[in-house]
Amino acid sequence: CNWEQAWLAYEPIENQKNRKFFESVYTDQNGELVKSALQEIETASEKLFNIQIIKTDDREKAGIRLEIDPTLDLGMEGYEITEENDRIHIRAARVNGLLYGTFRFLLMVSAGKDITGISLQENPQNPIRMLNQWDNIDGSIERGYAGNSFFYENGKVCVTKRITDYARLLCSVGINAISINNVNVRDGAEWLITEKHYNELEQISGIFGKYGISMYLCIDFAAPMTLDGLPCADPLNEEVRNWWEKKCGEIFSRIPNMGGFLVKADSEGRPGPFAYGRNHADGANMLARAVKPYGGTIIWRCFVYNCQQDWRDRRTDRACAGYDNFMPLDGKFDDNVILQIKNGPIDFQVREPVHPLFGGLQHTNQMLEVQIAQEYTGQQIDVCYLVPMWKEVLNFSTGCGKPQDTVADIVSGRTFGQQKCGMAAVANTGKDANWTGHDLAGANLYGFGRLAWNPQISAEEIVQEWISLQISRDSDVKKMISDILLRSREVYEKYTAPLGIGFMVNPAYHYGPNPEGYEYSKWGTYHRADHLAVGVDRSEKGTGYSEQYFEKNAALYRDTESCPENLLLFFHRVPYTYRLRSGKTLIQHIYDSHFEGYADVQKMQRDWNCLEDKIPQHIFQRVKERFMRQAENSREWCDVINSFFYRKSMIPDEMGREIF
Ligand code: BDP
Repeated sequence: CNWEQAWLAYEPIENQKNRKFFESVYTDQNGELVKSALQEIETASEKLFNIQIIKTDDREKAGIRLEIDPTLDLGMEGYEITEENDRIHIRAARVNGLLYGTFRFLLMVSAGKDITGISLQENPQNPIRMLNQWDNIDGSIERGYAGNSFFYENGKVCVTKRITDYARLLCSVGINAISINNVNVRDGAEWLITEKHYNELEQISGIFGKYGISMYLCIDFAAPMTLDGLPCADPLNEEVRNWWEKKCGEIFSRIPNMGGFLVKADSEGRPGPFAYGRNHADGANMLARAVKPYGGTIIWRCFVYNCQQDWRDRRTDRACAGYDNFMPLDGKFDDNVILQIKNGPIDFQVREPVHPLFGGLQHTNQMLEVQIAQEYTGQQIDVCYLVPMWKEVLNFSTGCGKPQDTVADIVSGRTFGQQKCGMAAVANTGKDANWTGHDLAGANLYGFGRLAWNPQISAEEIVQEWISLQISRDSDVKKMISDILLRSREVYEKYTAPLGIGFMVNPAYHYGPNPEGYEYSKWGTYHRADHLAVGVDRSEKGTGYSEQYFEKNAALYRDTESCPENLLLFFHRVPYTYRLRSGKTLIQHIYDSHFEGYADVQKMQRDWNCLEDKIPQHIFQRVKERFMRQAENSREWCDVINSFFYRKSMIPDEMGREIF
């Protein structure tokens, strides 16, 4: 079924102007990556134009030419696409570039672009462009909203055609690394890194390898104890070090194309070096030395905080924890360690300030981590196009004192000259036929890849491309759907958690409103609303979080007057009667925002319903059903949050709307 191919559907194309290129293809290369490129060209020409393309040795006559030119100054993954005299020429310095160039060319054709006279040279800006699957070996997915895992079932690793299709999808947007199991390694007796699973893992990594994607595994820091009964997992203990060295020898020899390990340690109950009085650098470097002989990398997450904190202690602040834990270790990590830092200091909320470790860490390899899975942003029931949010993060100027000081500069390696760096994202895919549950959530997966390749592409351009490839090439349809997507995050923010307040969700599950669900819990995510005020003072007079930024941003955030209003309640505790720049009181803004958000959802729903005869029925119906659920959800948020604040403040709505 074509639509199960997401943006590689290659729907038959009416406009035949690009047909002429697809008569024959020539290449002077062989090997697995080129084979993948040729196969993709075959598939595309058959589906788009109903042509069985011929492989030819006649270089001059070929409609498509794939050639290596080592003198091209394009790096390992870059490519050049040119069109001249009705011939397409894809050139690269290495085969990886040929494969990326092929996909880009095919996607342009499939999107209906005119490529006459094209002359395009591209190089990825981020060296590592990675997906993190949070798939468990029992087949479930942590924060998965698109069905079960297609990697595992009942404790077994599965090698299926879907994995090849996934590799094609990811490669087509430039992804070059993937970790295939949950960062919370909780598989008990079913450990991945044992003889039992090597065969399947080898096959899976082979599939990804054909598409230039290296495979990573998440490991449990305590594996020497849990797997082999060692008395401890102390990173400075010789027996432990030997255990990891031997284990890595085994893993890297059995599984080709291994990139290394992704590790969540000393976080949310996961074991780590703290138990032995060691720090994160001790832990990461021990593993880094074990994978080094095989060219491996350790990606170590910075999502570390005390999840057992006392809500009565007003000075403890979860937002401070990442910086407090890792800043003192800057420069202490081996060169094959990368720190992976979430975009914000708390946890993937609809709006958070940018993590202060960006720009702070100057002597440590680092990657940005975002969440494509919509855990806190609608769980792929509500529409929420996340590319605009990621672009805000990438464009944030850290003020770190270097001429190139944005997050995009830093994670690409431009600022501090790093090679091992880039972007990672928690995947939003599962067994659902459309991959992402909500069809429109496909734009987030596609968008992440495109953005990781080139952070300069606009959110609008990405969404237009994606709609042409996956839903329709019709320009009216593209306009309507992109309008919906481009406003969706703001709408979501309006009816859930405006002004940076965050975390008013149902605990554990994280969908739907529950204003005090986390308020008196140990997880450290508080809004501290009482009858007079709401928000957390994170200025130097409060928890001091604002002081983790360089002065330019610290000055902006620490003062209520200069603080960007969309982050006001993140940084400040503000009375309900406080006047915002609009002239409205804080409480009135909260009421209005929720009503508006709900009304906006109904408008999006009406807009969607106008598409009934213009797009494939199955997509139309599935999304229509999701919009019905989103309308209900936004109504509930509006009612519950407004009632909560009305009852706290007892200040009535100026517009006299019903709030109970
Ligand atoms: C939180 C999720 C939790 C993850 C954690 C993480 O709620 O399921 O394990 O992040 O990133 O957002 O490790």
